[in-house]
Amino acid sequence: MLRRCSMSHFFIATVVISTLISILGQQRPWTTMLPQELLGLDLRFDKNATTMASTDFGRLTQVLPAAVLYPSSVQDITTLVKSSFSSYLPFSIAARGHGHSIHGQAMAHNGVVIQMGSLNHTHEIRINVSSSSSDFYADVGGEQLWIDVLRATLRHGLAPPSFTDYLYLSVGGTLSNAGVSGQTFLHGPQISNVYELDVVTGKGKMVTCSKHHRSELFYAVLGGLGQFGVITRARIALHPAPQMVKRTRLLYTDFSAFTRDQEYLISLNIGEGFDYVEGSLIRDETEIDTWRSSFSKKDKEKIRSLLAKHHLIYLLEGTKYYDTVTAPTADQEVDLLLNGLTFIPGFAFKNDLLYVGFLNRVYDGELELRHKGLWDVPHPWLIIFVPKSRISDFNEGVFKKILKRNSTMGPVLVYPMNRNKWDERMSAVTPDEDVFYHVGFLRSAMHDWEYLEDQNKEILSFCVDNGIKTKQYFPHYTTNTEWKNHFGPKWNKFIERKKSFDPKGLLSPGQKIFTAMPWQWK
Ligand code: ZME
Repeated sequence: MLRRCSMSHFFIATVVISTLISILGQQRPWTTMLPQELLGLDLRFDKNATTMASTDFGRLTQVLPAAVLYPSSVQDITTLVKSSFSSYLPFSIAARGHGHSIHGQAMAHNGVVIQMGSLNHTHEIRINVSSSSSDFYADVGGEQLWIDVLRATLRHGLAPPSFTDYLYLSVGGTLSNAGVSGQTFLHGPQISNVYELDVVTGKGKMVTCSKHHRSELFYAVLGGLGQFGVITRARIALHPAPQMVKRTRLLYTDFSAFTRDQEYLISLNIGEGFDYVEGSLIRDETEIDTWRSSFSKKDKEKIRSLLAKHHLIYLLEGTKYYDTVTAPTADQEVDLLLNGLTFIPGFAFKNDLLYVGFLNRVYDGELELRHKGLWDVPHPWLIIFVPKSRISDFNEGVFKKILKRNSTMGPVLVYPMNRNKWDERMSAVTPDEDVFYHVGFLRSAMHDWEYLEDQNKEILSFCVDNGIKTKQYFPHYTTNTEWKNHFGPKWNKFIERKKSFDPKGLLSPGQKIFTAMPWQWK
């Protein structure tokens, strides 16, 4: 049987011995307990470091690692992984970007958490913009945050085509999931916009991979939940960036009109419709106020009176990109588009925003919530993909019934995506339908969060009981059967890839995918 806790053994032995030795007045005695190859690394065992790495944005789980690695080079990471891989007492390892997992996915119980942002504290420039004969791209460190990638590429008039709603997430982190937002219908998730990766595999080797070279590793890692390697560099596709966006928000009380319009909008090709399409629920007065930054006082009154009559409003948000050259026609194009839609007459709200301001919109929300002390709180989020054929049943059962029973803080996002923008060879999982909806319950809990997690379970049970075949985004499961069901036809391949790239099962134990895999113990 493999044992993966030696770091904690080191740690315990270390504490005992260090107490003894510090009585004798010597310094840093634990280093004598470490394998030779780890002596040169910035590996910290103190409470400050381990406590930091024991929580995440979700604040629902707490798992202490034995140590945290602050790498100053990619080589530090290969050294660490190689050391565990070749040890007779291997320890688990998890890469941590900005710490925005929900259920401890970047934690490593008694193992080592790699604080990826530490790679950025060197003099090396870790965002480099280049062009080939046909494409523009950026080579960026896995630890880089998308906000910094955006700022750096904009200096060249370029930007990635596909984002997440929130930009203070690491490149390695979102590429290990998929990276979705309102651009996904048009450009695919972020994993569909990557040319090449550098990955430190579970054997401690740095491998460069792409669609044409070591492609099995490339496809495994994209959406691979950190199971096959640590992403240390990604070559990201870039497009010419617009300067401005025209944002349109349309209100509906009829769910089928709302989804019909969304589905029409995501069927249009580039340039024909919006460049971004999302949607959300407005369930009570407080939600009108959270959108305060953009609805005028008069508009808010209007929406309030609509809400008094209907109790549940659907908001479709579309943006069209433009710049000084296209500015004169952008308005007409949007109006033409709106002519073909069926929102409530008089309930279309338009405004212009800077492109960066629009992309970075959730950051404004963050500042506001931090100010109110509502940021560092539990986030029992549930994000699922719901097949288009059942979204109406989902509305009836979940939005109109389950959600109504008690207040659920935070936005509920609802918008469709096209599966043909996803690549089946990648590890990321979607429902088995050409169009599926992203439904996100982005909850913030004040005190108790258990009832919100219970409500999440109730939503998932409702889907199972009614044969609605959803897939979780940020999947969170604890049993082997659930993971097998999640990956479905991709499960066997996922296991094969695990055997090839992380045969000792060292990486990202917080996902709890390979916690009790029979093959691993042989
Ligand atoms: C914790 C929080 C998330 C507060 C606002 N948000 C968000 N608001 C709107 N869209 C989002 C979002 N988080 C992801 N997408």
